[in-house]
Amino acid sequence: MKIGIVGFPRSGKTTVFNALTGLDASVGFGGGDPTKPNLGTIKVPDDRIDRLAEIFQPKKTTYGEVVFVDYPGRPDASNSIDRSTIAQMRDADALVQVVRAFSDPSADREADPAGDVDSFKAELLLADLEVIEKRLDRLRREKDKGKETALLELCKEHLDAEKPLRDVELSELEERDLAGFGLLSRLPMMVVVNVGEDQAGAPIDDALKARLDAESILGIALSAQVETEIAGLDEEDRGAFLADLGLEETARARFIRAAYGLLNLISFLTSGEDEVRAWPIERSTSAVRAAGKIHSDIERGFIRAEVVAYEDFIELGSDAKCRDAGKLRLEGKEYEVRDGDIIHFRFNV
Ligand SMILES: Nc1nc2c(ncn2[C@@H]2O[C@H](COP(=O)(O)OP(=O)(O)O)[C@@H](O)[C@H]2O)c(=O)[nH]1
Ligand SMILES: [Mg+2]
Repeated sequence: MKIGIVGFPRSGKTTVFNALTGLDASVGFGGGDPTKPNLGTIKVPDDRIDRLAEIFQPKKTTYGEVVFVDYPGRPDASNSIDRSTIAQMRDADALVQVVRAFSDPSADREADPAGDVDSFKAELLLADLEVIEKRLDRLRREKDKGKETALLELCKEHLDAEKPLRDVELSELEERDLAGFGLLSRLPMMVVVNVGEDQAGAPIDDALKARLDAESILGIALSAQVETEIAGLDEEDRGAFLADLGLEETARARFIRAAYGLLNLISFLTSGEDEVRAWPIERSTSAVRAAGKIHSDIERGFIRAEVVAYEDFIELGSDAKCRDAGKLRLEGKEYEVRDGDIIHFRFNV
């Protein structure tokens, strides 16, 4: 899963990236290679994995992973995004727009979070419109009046009405037909309101929240500056620092949870003496497809899944007790895997 961190220059994208990944990419003007995105992989915190690792004492413990990409963008302070950045954004699975809400004396304008959300949306719609019109022109020249034309015209109508494509209801087949275009306004989207240090614990203001809700965009407020400082502290100091600011947890933890939800991800778990592991999958994935995440052989030779819900396992303490209590279920290929299912796959190749 790849989450693109996007937004206008100097909104704090690289600072957010650093806070999330614990890396130290250079921020501000002239920071880093202006043509290369920063890439960072994070482990998704998961109490269930911690707990299972305590129980099994496995040789290896593996958390779910999410990759963040911080695009360089043009190093001036105008509120637009350049073409090469747009092109790079097309392979993300979701977008997180960082908007500046802290005051920056060196910027050429006041912070305007709502305005930046609108302008960025306009940029995405325009980029999608360009792709779709180009393709439609071509189909027109070929006198195609088929399904693709109809689908793209539907998309164009939405874009002309200034609506993101994320709101269009599509069949699975249509979804697949569109996938190759890399349409940006179709991607799930989240907005990070990057507030000043003095606002670190405050929620998003009501007006902005209403605006985001109307666009099906998930919003969270944080101070990238403060988060970066927190990331640099050790465990002990961290608690005191957070309490001082009136925060219960780091925005990093909040953010990652929100991103997981945004991508419609859940985790199934595998446990044993060798490894305790979380496997991120999309909600509604069947058992046989989930098996394929582990290995294609397990998918191909799938016999059945032996499933215990995490809560039942913790309550009863072992697979044997779960079996006795009727909590160990035998499920077939089409079983819809749930979040927190601990699964042993039986297979034969
Ligand atoms: N005061 C304050 N400054 C910030 C914050 N986040 C970023 N900055 C500063 O804003 C400038 C631009 O940040 P950067 O992360 O490079 O933005 P980018 O261009 O979007 O990647 C840098 O000088 C940062 O130190 C914040 O939360 N508060
Ligand atoms: Mg940057």
